[in-house]
Amino acid sequence: MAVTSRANSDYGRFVDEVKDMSLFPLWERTGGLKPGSSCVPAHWSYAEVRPQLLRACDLISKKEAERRVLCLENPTLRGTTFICDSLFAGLQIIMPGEIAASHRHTPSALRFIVEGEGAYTAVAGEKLPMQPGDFVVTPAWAWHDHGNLGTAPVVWLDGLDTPFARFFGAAFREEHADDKQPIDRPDGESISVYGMNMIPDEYQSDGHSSPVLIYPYDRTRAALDSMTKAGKPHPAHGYRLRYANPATGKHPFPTMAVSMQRLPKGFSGKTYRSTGSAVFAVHRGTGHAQIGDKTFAIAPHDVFVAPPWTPYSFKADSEIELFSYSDRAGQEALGYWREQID
Ligand code: 1HN
Repeated sequence: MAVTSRANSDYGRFVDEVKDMSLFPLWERTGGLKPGSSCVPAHWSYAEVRPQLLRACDLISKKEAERRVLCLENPTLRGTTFICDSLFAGLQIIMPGEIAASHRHTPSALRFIVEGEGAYTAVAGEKLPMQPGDFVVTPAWAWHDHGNLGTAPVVWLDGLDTPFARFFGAAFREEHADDKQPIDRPDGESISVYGMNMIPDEYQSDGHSSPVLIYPYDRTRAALDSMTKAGKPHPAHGYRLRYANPATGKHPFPTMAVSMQRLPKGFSGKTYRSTGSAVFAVHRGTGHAQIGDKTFAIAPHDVFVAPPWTPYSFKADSEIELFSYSDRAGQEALGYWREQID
């Protein structure tokens, strides 16, 4: 709001003069503090994206690409690689026999396996074979490399908090001297030691990332099966479980909360919104997601994004399972998190 007329006045000359000194009067700003962002709801159909991933395999080798990833960019954030202001999402494809060389970076990463058997990711000295529906943790600054030992293409969703690292000017990255990092932990160690409701006496959590590096889908499904039998669905989220860091009970990353939810056939959810930006990947089932003023038909392996403070709701034509991650962990740590249900 202009406090007084600007043209050819002392006030106008004041505003011009202070602007030249890189000073801006707060009372002149438009917008101000309000929830939400300029990001828009967006949806990627796997049936449309998959052929482009396969095409990328013909056109660019894994070696050339380092990671063969198609970034899902919010239409308002073209050129940034970001799916929303706070999160990255990409679909990565790895063909039989390929490897993706080892590196590490300050952003935390998650993988949600979409399609294909026989791939592994090595994280922090442990080799983790991956199956569709598994959720893999790559903590900040942990070495990681991938390989496909199978006979078919493998696709996963990469979720990262790169916008946080960029925002803070703290996005470091380093290549490993070898394409494959040395494997110095036995297979299955992280889950068989830390994923049993027990913690080694000497373990000191930094409170950030989960010591469990893989949350296999068969366990997630069993937990959802039991939850489905035990009680009623939440009116907006259906049956939803969040992946927990067993050492803290909180989120598996300092920035990102991660969940799997099941919507029973015929479910028609209440409208919900939160300050979190959330990325969803359809693991199973078909239905509709209403996000703000957009309605998306959703099918297996589709990905969609709900911007902050934008109301959304789900309808399930068949039983649906939705994997999701959001910036909730970061917002909770900062005291920003709010949610609302209709
Ligand atoms: C990365 O390191 C991977 O390791 C995937 O597979 C996607 C997006 C941005 C920055 C680093 C990977 C990434 C990434």
